[in-house]
Amino acid sequence: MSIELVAAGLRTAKHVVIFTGAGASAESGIPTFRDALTGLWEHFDASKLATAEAFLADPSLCWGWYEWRRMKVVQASPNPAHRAIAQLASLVPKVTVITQNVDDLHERAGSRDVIHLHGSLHSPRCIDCHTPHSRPLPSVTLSECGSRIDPPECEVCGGYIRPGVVWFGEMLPEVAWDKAMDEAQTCDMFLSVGTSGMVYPAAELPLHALRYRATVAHINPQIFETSHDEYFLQGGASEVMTDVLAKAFGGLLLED
Ligand code: BJW
Ligand code: ZN
Repeated sequence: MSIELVAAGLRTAKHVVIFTGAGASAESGIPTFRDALTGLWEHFDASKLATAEAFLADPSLCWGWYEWRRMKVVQASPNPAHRAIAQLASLVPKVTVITQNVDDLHERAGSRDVIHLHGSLHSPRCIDCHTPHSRPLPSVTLSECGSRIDPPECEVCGGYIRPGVVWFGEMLPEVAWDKAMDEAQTCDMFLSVGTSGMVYPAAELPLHALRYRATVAHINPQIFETSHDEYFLQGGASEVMTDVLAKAFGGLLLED
C-alpha cells in the first residue's frame, strides 16, 4: 500500500520537504482558494480578485475581502496536519516547509523558517513605494457577507496599502523561490499536501524534486493524475499526515 511505502521512505529520509496548499488549512476553517465565494464577493471568482487590476479598479471591495480573510485566519487555530508537520522536524534530520498559503498556521503550530511563496496576509505594504505598513490593522467584525473597507494610506507617500500577497502576474519573492527550488532539488522525500497544483511556478516544485530523484507523494481528498513514479495518498491532510507519521515513527510520537 502506498501509505506504507511513504512511511518507510519517511523513516529513512535525511531531508524532507513539505509543500502545502490551501487544503492544509481547510480543516482550520480557512476556505480553499477555489471554493465558491459568498456574500459581497459571490459574483467573483478568487482568481479575479487576486490581481492588481481588481485592487486598483475597486480598492475597498478587494481590501474588504482580504481583511475578511485575515480575520478568519486570526480566529483560526492550526489543525492536526500543521501539528504533524511541525512534529516531523524532531523526527527527521532536516525538514523544510514550503507553503503557498498566506496564513501563519504553520508557524503557530511550531514550524520554523517556513518559506512563503505567495506572501502573507500579515505583511501589508504600499502599492506605490512598497514601504511596509507599520501601524497595526484594526480588528474587523466577521460577517459572511463581509463589507467594503477602505484600505489605509501609506504614511510615506499617501498611496494605498495593499495586502502583502503575490497576485497573478506578479513575480514570486526571489529569495523564497530560489530557496524552494534548491530544497526541492536536494531533498530525498517531497510531500505535497492539499494543493490543486494549478498555479505556476509553484506547481513546478514536485516535478523538480522528482527530476532530482526524490520520492514524491501527494496528499489530497480529490484524486488527480500523477506520473507512475509518484505516490498518491487519498484523504484529508490531518488524517493522512497523522497516519503516515504514526506508521513511520509509531512509538516516538507524543500524544496531543
Ligand atoms: C484538501 C482538503 C483537506 C481540500 N486536506 N487537501 C505557466 C502556465 C500557465 C500559466 C502560468 C504559467 N506560469 C505562470 C502563469 C500565470 C499564473 C498561473 O499560474 N496561472 C494559472 C492559474 C494557470 N502565475 C502567476 O501569475 C505567478 N506569477 C508568475 O508566474 O510571475 C511571472 C510572470 C510575471 C508577469 C507575467 C507573467 C508571468 C503568480 C502566482 C500567484 C498566485 N497567487 C495566489 C493568490 C495569493 C493571494 C491570495 O491568497 O489571495 O495564491 S492564487 C492562489 O492559488 C493562491 C494559492 O496559494 C494558489 C494555489 O492554490 P492551492 O493552494 O492549490 O489551492 P486550491 O484551492 O487550488 O486547491 C486546494 C486543494 O486542497 C484542492 O486540490 C482540494 O482538493 C484540496 N483539499 N480539502 C487536503 N482537508
Ligand atoms: Zn507609499
